Amino acid sequence: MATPNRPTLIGDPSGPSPPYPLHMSGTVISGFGRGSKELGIPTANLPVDDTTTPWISTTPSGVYFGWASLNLPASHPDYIPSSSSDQPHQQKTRGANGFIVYPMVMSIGYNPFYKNTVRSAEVHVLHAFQADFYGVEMRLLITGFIREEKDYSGLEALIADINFDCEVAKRSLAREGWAPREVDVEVDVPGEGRKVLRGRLEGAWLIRPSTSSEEQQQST
Ligand code: ADP
Ligand code: RBF
Ligand code: MG
Repeated sequence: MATPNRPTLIGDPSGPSPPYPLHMSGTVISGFGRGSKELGIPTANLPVDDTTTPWISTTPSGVYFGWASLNLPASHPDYIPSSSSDQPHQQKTRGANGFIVYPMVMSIGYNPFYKNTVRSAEVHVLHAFQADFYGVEMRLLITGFIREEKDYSGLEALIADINFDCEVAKRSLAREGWAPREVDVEVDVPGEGRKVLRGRLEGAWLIRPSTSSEEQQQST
């Protein structure tokens, strides 16, 4: 696999710079059904809604990276039950208010390779899930921009570029200035293996309790 000729790490070790981090949330909806999953790159699609996400209409199309939190139902195989002995100040692992925080890469735009006419937001979560999570509430803390969207001569080149994006994201996020301070996160860093981190980035948004309208959305 040819390695794309671009940086393997984004941004300063101290953390994201303005306008990042950006916030977004929504319920995971069905996407284009192109079988991204079969390619090994499933993407959770979120509605693009500029009333709830004002920055989205002016943000450049491209590939972004950051953190995704999911409020999985107890019936999901990746659900982590919260332990009754957990103290708010020592929320060690995941599961705060039901939310688990994962590293992610995402694409916002028109997917030039597929020539979409509608702008989409799709998130590839850097975790091997044992089941789908359509209809679940997802929150994003977008920490930076990786590259512009491109057209490709073939699917293989697109996949190679996306896999490289995943490595850039994991390496960039596995630094204290880039990881949330409210919860431990797990990142599988290329060449270094699985790391559990507690960072310095303000990420309370990812694990705050859901409002009743958010909960309603999730159950409909
Ligand atoms: P669609 O076209 O409906 O978006 P995909 O093939 O892109 O279909 O698959 C996306 C779905 O796969 C997500 O909505 C989610 O339920 C599930 N999924 C499983 N693992 C992941 C993952 N690591 N990242 C994103 N979605 C995942
Ligand atoms: N689609 C494109 O047409 N061009 C891109 O440069 C591109 N980059 C992507 C980067 C990431 C990290 C992700 C998750 C998706 C990207 N896509 C891009 C969207 C891709 O075409 C879509 O997810 C397909 O359905 C994958 O098979
Ligand atoms: Mg998708």
